[in-house]
Amino acid sequence: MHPPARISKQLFAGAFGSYSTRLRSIYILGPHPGTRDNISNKFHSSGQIQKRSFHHTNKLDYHKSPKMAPQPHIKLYTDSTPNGIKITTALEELGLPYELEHLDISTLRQKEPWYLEINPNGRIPAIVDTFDDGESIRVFEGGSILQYLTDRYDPKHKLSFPKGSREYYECNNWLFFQHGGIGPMQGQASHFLRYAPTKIQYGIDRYVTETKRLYNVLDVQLSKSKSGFLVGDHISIADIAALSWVIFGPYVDVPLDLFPNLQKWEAMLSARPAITRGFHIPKVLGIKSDDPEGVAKYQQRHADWVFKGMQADQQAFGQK
Ligand SMILES: N[C@@H](CCC(=O)N[C@@H](CS)C(=O)NCC(=O)O)C(=O)O
Repeated sequence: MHPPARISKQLFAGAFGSYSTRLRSIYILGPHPGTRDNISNKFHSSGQIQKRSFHHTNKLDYHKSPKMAPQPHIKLYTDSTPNGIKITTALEELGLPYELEHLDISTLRQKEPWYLEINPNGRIPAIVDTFDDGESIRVFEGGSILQYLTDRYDPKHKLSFPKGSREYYECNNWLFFQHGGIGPMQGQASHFLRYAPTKIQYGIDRYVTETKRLYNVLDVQLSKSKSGFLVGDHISIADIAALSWVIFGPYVDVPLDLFPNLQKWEAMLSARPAITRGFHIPKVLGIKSDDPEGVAKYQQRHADWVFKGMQADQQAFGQK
């Protein structure tokens, strides 16, 4: 296993070290030397949002020239899950520097009050950045994060399309399709197939079938695409959002060879170096390493916390 290209050796050792030490893993990734100190000094280790000074070198120029992006000071909270890798792959594709905190969801740290200040929904991913006014801004929900990153830091439209263009709205269509359809449905398929303590065939059939139906919608769209991407002539956040779930298709018993266009698209995107790096941050992704043991461990790790989390939710809300 090779470390993603831009993680320093020292940070890599931390990133893949055992979590049992209970050390909070904080890594900085990015192309700019010196970024690490600049960013980590601004954050309290509790993860609380603090006032951060404004580092924009030339705020006024940015507003004058839409081609000039502000300087990011992004801290990403994520784990190696479909929603989590959506943001690491996007950040890697955009080549943005970011500080990474591996929020291991199996520890349920995502439910702690400090993190609920960042994402009130208690889930990953979320980011904190410095906004134009010099104050921190939080962004949660994967789709909202992808839109924020491209709105602010993608002036050349590597992963987006000019605002107001046809492609811009078509990109939104597929982004929302993933967020309202594939994510929730495939998430439930994983739950009933992999995590539920009792086997409920109706739940399995309902959500696995729904996942297949949604993959077919993608497959039909791709069959009409000249570029091989979901929208327009290049990769976009629409592809990134869908890909993060589609690579988990086999995990819910949906083999990709049922959908030839989708399979081709998945192979093309997964071969991109930035995407490959993003897949394995913060942890090596068993599902992408053809590692059956890794996949079994993934299942076990998630089955345990999902059950604990459900019990806690039932106590809190079951009687309401
Ligand atoms: N709608 C949210 C869903 C986020 C989500 O469900 N994240 C999962 C990991 S894939 C999570 O944090 N689960 C932890 C929990 O449920 O406590 C998004 O798109 O960002």
